[in-house]
Amino acid sequence: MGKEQTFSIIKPNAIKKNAIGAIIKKFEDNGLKVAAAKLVQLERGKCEEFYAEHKERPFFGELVDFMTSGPVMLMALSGEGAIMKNREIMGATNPKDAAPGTIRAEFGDNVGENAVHGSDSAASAQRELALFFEKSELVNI
Ligand code: IDP
Ligand code: MG
Repeated sequence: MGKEQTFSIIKPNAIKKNAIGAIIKKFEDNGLKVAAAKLVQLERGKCEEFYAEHKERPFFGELVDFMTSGPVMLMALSGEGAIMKNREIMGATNPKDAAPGTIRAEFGDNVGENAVHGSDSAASAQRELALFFEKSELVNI
């Protein structure tokens, strides 16, 4: 599989719970390393561009409202098979369906406010990392 980088967001509901440290600990305990990080307030237009694949979904407006409701932590995560490993550590989209011990099971509030985002494929990881980070901001770790 080899070393990969993936894109992660700690969403506003998790930031409000003071759970940045607890969430990063889950990644680190499972063998992923933080390769870039910044805490930002997303602009609406940029958030819409990020979630463009969901533009036609009924929850799109609500999703963008939520993701721009407070600061988010943008990260690159690095490690062996990082893209799928991150999805496993996160758990299912709906926290109700997320396996015990996953981030969404512990810090998600509902299907929308589910604590974290993670890229779902190599192509998504590449697109999403490029949207938020300069190449020079990603350390080789
Ligand atoms: P994922 O984050 O697990 O990849 P996606 O289906 O790609 O899930 O959905 C993107 C995001 O949109 C979810 O993480 C969640 O915040 C939100 N979302 C997904 N389905 C719903 C829904 O039915 N109602 C409200 N928000 C939703
Ligand atoms: Mg997705």
